[in-house]
Amino acid sequence: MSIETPKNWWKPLNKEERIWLYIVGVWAVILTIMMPYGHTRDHNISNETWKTTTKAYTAVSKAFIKKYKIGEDERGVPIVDARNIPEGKRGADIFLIATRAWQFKPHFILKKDKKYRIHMSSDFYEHGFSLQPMNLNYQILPNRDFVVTMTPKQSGKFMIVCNEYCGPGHHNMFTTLEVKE
Ligand SMILES: [Cu+2]
Repeated sequence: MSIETPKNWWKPLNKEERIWLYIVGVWAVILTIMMPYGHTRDHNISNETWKTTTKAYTAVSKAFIKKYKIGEDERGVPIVDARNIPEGKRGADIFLIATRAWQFKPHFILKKDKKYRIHMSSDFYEHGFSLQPMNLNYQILPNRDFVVTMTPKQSGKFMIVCNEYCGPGHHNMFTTLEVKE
């Protein structure tokens, strides 16, 4: 005995199937339009990804921290005051690094209404960048310089936490982003 399956199962299409396919098609068009629309309406933040190396990014991050460091927290994580960094045409470049000892460096102090390009990369594992309570989420990868352009419009202290499980120190992985007038 054998089970017979029709060669072209979609022939003929019945009414329900046709309605369903129509809905799917219309929804696909709506979602496609929403991507560029969301971008123009500030729903999606502009971002870029560049190739780098862990060595090159670590060097850039170290130099950046050295130049703008104003102190350290109790865990030895540097605090960087990025309020007076030159803004340039596309925004002020600031650098976040996720390190293999489960740390983010540095803490940032940013100026309200100033445009920033936040670079992020990792020197070993994959990590996550989750800005709370705004709930912006990105991946941080070694050998990739991921850049988010943003202008903080609200002063206060925000948390950056790792949202990609990265090992035993994952739950301790956080830093802060403070926005001042
Ligand atoms: Cu993690």
